[in-house]
Amino acid sequence: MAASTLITVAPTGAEADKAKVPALPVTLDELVVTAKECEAAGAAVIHVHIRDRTARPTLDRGLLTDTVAALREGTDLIVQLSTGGAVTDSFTGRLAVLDAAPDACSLTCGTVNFGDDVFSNPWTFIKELYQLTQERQVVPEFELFDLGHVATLHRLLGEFGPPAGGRVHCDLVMGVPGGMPGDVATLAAAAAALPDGATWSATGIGRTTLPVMFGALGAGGHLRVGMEDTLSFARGRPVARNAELVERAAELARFAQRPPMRPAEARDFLGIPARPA
Ligand code: KMH
Ligand code: ZN
Repeated sequence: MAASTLITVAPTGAEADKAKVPALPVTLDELVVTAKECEAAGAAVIHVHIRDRTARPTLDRGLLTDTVAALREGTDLIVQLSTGGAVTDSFTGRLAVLDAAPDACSLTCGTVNFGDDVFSNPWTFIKELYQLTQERQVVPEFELFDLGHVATLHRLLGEFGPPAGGRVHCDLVMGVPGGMPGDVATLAAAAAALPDGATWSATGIGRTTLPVMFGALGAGGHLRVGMEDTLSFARGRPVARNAELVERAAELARFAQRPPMRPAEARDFLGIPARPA
């Protein structure tokens, strides 16, 4: 079992509406302030979706590049850009995210019903994106929304070899309406099906946050939390700041005697080169 816990914060996502959720960080300034607070609270990785001036999701290349630079300037966090984007984003736009040269990126291993929408990830797109991560040496995190995605991960590694950085690190995204449920039995089944040597984080969407967090800590997994995944801190109590979700995860990790990894340790763990001094 890992001696420490990698905590990723996913502060924004592409779905929540800033007008309804004023605490959602959508401007670059809000994102950097959030990132600093979350790093202080115990996060080592930030999973980033950006918004435009009207707070709508965007994959604008200039804004992505500025975001990577600002997060590097303001924090030591590992900057992981989302290549999932919003359900409306094109495959071309999602591939072009790597032009912003992040440390890491998400890479979803299959299509999934996503509420009333479809989050589309056909094999042809997955393999093109994976090969691009290898070419650009951007460390992928394999996002698995369903058990079938685990089978695709095996196929990907079998056909194209290991990822940049060498470590196969996955994120089990549980409780999406249309994906695998966020319960401990499913978590155990998904973790057991991963390739030998793979490590994993888990995140539970909405009210599955806490069961998934407790299950992951007990099973030796790592944690992802944030307003992309959960807008309620407790029943009837909206999340006030992303950092309080990180604080709760860090506290539970310490309680489980697997304290949060600091960013330098996380870089080593994920095979991401240290930042030049
Ligand atoms: N916004 C979802 C449709 C990722 O970031 O890679 C996809 C998503 C996954 O959030
Ligand atoms: Zn995301």
